[in-house]
Amino acid sequence: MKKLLVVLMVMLVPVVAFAGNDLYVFNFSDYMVDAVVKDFEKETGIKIIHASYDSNEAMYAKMKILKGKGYDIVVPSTFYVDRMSKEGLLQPINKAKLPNLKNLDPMFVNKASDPDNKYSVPYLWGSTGLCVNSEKVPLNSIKSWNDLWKPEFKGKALLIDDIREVFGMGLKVSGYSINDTDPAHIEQAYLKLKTLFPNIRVFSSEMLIQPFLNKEVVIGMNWNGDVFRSTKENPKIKFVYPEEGLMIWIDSMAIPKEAENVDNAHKFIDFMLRPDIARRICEEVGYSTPNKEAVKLMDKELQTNKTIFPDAEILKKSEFFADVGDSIVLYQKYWEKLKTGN
Ligand code: SPD
Repeated sequence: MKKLLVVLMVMLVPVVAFAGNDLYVFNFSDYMVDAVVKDFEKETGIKIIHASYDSNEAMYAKMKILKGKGYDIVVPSTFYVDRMSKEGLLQPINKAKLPNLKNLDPMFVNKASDPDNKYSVPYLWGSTGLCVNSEKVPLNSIKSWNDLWKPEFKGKALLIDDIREVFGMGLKVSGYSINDTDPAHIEQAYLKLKTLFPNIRVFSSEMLIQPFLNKEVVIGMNWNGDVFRSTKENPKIKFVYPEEGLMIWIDSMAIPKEAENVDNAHKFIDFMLRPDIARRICEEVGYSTPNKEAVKLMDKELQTNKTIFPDAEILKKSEFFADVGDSIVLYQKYWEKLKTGN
C-alpha cells in the first residue's frame, strides 16, 4: 500500500508542475508585503513572480503591448479598470471562487467604473493630499493646494510624477473637478501648473517620502500611505488635508484577459481578502483598506488614524478619480509641455 502511494506521488509531481504553480503579479511599487507573499506561497505552494510599476499609465502601456498576456494579476485604479475592461484587456472574475468577498465594505464595491465588480476586486484605497515637514514649515500656515505656489518654497517642493494627480490638483485649484474634460479648463490648469514649476525640486512617483526624509524638499503633494510610513522615521512629517479636498482612488485586483494561471489568481485575490491579511497589508503599507472586517481587527489608534482613514468631513469635499475618456490625449499633450518646460 505504502509503495503504491509513493508510486502515485512520483507520478503526480510532474503533473502538478505542469499545472502551473506560478502566479505573475504586476502591482504598484511599495504596495505589497514580503511576509504576506511568503505566507501565501507557503500555504498554497504557488510561487509569486512580482513586478512593479509606478503609474497606471506605465502598467496600461505594458498591458496594451502584451495584449492582456504575461501577468495573472494587475492592480489598476478604478478609472483604468473601466478603460481596460472596455478594451477587452481584463477577464471576468469568478466570484464563486472568492468566499472572502463578503468582507469588503459596501462603500467600495459596485462603483460606476465596474458595476457589480465584474472585472475587479478592491485591494487598497488611498488619498493624495499635502505633505509638510513641520520642522521647517509651520503646520498652521498650510491649508490649501495653493500653498504649494508660495514663493518661499522655490526649489523646495515635490510633485508626484503622475499625469492625473498633477492635472487633478491643477484643475482643483482652478475651481474645477479633478475629472474635468473641458479643453478650456484643461488648458487653464496647465497654465496654472506651469507657474508652479520654479518651486519643484523633485518630480517622482516612487519612494515619495525619501526627499522629505533627507530634507531635499519641505512641502509637496503626496500619497497618504507614503506619509504614514515616513512618520515612523520622522514624526515631524505630516499629511495635511487641503481645504479644497483630497483626491481619492481605489486600486483593485484584476485578471488580465490572457492570464495563464487563472485559478491561482483567484486563490491570490481571495487570500488578500482575508481580514487578517488585509489588516497586515494596510498596517504595513499605510494605505486604507476597503476590507471592513480587517478594520475591526485593528487597534483603535489605527482605526482612527487620520492619515490612513480621512475623516467624513474631508471625504465630503474630496473627489474620486474617474476615467476622462479621450480627453486623456489632451492631458497628455499638456503633460509633455509641462515636463519639457514649454
Ligand atoms: N506606491 C503606491 C502608489 C499607489 C497609487 N495609487 C493610485 C494613484 C492614482 N493616481
